Amino acid sequence: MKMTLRWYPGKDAVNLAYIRQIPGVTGVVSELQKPVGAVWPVDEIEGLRSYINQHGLAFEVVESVKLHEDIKLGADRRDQYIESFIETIKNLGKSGVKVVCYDFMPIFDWFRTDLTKVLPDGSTTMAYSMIEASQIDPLSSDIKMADWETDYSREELETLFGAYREKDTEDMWKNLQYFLDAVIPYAEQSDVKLGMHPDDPCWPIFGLPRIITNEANIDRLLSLYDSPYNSLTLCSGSLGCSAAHDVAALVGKYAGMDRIAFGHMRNVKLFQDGSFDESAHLSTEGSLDMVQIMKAYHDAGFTGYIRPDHGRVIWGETGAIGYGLYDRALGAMYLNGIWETLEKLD
Ligand code: CS2
Ligand code: MN
Repeated sequence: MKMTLRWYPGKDAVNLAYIRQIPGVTGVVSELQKPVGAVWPVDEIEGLRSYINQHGLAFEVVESVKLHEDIKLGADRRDQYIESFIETIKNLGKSGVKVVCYDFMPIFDWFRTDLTKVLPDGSTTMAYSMIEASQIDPLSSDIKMADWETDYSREELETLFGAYREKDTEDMWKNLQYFLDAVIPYAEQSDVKLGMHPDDPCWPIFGLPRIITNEANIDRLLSLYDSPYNSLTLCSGSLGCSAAHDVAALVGKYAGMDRIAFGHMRNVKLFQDGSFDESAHLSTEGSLDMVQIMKAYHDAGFTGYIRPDHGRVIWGETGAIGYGLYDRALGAMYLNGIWETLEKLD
């Protein structure tokens, strides 16, 4: 297992020298800031890699290379965007990147109804309320997202919603199959594993067709192209926000099949009505048993990458919500502690 932390070049208030000081964190997960659909040039990837390496950290995981909506929609220009994606994968492979996280969520990446919910200890966190979510109309309200690469104008949103209204989940599966058939052979040649991130939360929002939502659908994704390069970014918080999921069992199953390239570790606290808070990583703070999940990776002999997913805002830190230094550093130490214990008791 290789412990990493996500780091945004340029705009990140967290600097690499600090990340280097978290014991056991050996690399960062990063990205070039490019418009969706643009090719990432090899010299810019190299520049980023050497900057990260100069700080004593590895750069072997990219998060995310976003897919253009035309790919997910199966629209006319998808071939052009698939070509760009393939070029980017080839370029990342040339620069030593081993895993690329991506997702197939229509229009929106992860979605919360509250970015600054105050917890009893005074920290703030992101939360999802079922009631509030059901009252939001994304076309008439200003929904504020942290961390979003894609900021659509109201007009663009309307066009996209219109296009997705014509599509159902089977269309999405067809478009995903088309994408994987085109891309995985190049991922194999370039030795870059594609790690699909589950939809977050793992249920449909705003009537959009979401497909990476449960075990049966993950099985289907993996069977669309049988290769370790068609792999998962298994996000404990995204799948764990449904009480129906036994995340440790899912990790055991997919790591055992060698289909997890990258693990996101986040704890969530679930409520009766399906709402949830993103909690601190410690098992007792949320609903997930983080030891059982780490044990499932360990038992499978997992050699891939893990990062603590979102953190709370603590100790007066300012900066990107979910991606501050302090709580994620606590998370990394905690997860490394679990791993060390598992290693020694083995
Ligand atoms: C998010 C993102 O929950 C998360 O992991 O912060 O990492 C996002 O969902 C991914 O970038 C998906 O491509
Ligand atoms: Mn995640």
